[in-house]
Amino acid sequence: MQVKLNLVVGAVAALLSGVAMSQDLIVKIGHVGPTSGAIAHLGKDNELGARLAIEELNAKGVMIGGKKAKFELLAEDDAGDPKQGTAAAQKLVDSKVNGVIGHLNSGTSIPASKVYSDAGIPQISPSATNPKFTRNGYKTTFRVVADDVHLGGTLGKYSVTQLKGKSIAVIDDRTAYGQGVADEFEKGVKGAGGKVIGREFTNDKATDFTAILTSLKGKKPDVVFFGGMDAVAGPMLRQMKQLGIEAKFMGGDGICTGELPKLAAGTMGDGQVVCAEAGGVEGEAKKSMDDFRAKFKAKFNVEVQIYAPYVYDAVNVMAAAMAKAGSAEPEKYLPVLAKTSGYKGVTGTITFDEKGDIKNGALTLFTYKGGAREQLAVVR
Ligand code: ABU
Repeated sequence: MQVKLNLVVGAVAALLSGVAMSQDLIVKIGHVGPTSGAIAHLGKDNELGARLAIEELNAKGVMIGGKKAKFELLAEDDAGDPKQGTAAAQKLVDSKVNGVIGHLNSGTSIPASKVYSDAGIPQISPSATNPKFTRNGYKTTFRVVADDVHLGGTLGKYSVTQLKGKSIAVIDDRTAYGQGVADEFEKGVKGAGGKVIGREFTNDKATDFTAILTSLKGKKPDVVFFGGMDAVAGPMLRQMKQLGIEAKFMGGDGICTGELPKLAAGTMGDGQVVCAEAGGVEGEAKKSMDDFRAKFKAKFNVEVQIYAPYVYDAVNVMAAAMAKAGSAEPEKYLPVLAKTSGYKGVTGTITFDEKGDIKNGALTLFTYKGGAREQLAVVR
């Protein structure tokens, strides 16, 4: 009797303290993003998306193979740097994580994917859009967003057919993402019969664009596309204004953030910027995304920047595969994860193709008015 009572008291105490009980199944989820450096605001946004998903899974009490799962988040910072990315990946592998959500950047996700593949650990990126990420033949690599072929190509076509651009300039930051999306944009422009009048490049840490912008100004662009992230796009917009370049400014998901107006310090004209998120929902499905944003704001007192809902879905897709497989062991749940089909997330329906890419991925085109993002259209 006394033994039973002690067990009950112990269980209640463990529950109250949030400590895992011995019969719980500990599931370690790694998360990697740049939580330091110029795009730390995006890395933190991602990490909060993971934290929210994990808190909810633990509150729900997910059963895996007859045991109550206790999910733990192991969060790493790669600073958006490829070398730090592989070091963070190795650290997570050494910690025996059951799966990884990340990384944020293509430049870190691609080299890290080999580390996870070698260890047999599933990795879902919520934001890496370079097509190469899923084209190395690794069975462990997945993403829940559309890729740069889709993103850059659609924006290139849009610049010609919708914005009526006649002289289009392209700049990229020479990262795996920036250069890749700019190349696809250029192909999209040319495919739609448009003309690229100049191509310049910078880097992802640059702050002074006077030389390249002055060179492009002489060619009178009516659209400037930037392949890179918001931390560079903001100052670039400021300097375009200083130099009197009135062109429309376009970019992919890397610039399409809540932070861009602040980074541009109020120099963006209403409707001047057109960018695309590499996913999106419309109609009735938009309610779950809106509800997610409201929940995120209520919990963390910050607005979603861009990728947090995709991270949230990625964690939940991974957990659903573990529950269905009855195991959190990577080799057991990986085949189930690969067969994910019709999963209804806050970012839309997730089905993986044979490469680990999302099938029928959407894009959402946005502009900014009064310093706030405004949705233009969801396209597939
Ligand atoms: N997709 C934009 C930001 C992340 C990346 O490097 O792909």
